[in-house]
Amino acid sequence: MRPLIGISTYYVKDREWGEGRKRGFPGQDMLMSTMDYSRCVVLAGGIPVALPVIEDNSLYMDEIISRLDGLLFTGGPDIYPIRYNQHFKKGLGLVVPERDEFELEILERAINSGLPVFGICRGFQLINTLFGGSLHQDIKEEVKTNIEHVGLMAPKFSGCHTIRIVENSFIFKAFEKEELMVNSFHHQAISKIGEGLIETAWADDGIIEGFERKDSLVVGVQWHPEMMAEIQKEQLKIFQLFINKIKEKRRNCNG
Ligand SMILES: [Mn+2]
Repeated sequence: MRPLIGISTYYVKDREWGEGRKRGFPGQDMLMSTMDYSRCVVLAGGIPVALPVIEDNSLYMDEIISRLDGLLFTGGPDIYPIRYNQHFKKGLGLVVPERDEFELEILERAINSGLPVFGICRGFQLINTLFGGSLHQDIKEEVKTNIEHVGLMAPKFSGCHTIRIVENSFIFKAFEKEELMVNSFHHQAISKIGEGLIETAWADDGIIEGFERKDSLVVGVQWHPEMMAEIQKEQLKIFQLFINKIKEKRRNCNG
């Protein structure tokens, strides 16, 4: 059976109606997810399962964890800074505390159950937050660098800067190289790395672009491989390794 991969989603509130939302009716909140994640999960041999943000969820969460084979934490708005013990700083973007609460809770349960987890961009920053790390709320305000990490001036699949990859890390095993061209759509970055997370990739300015936990069942990247994969086929490899690891784990569990 193909592994079921839960995918976190945007929580689009009714109040965003006025900002030009094109679907549904006034008064309706919505969930949303870019198709890139689902396409990559399918191409890599998994089945995507979109997870809406649901308040009051304790039972629901345990049931999700028991039925899914892996979790993909996706990109999205900034994480509520109080979650990593900082006040709001200059340059902070939109925050959706309800989404943070839901995702941090499901993430914690996933980790306690040994469910494999892959974080991309916001998802990467979310994992770092759960493990007690912190963020630069805005790279331009807090980090001296001449690399533009907010690559909005180019198409989604465009390489923007290179990363250096630690040998034998999860990312290294996926791409089998020490240097990789990646896109970059983040205005925040890890400031303090979470406890037990091992840095596995950096941009040339020292910004952390990848990490994993020792068992490599928890991995994260700061760039967006799912946006690149359609054009830069190589980027699918990280999804393939994630799903292959899940299959391998399942074989081991079954004896
Ligand atoms: Mn970057």
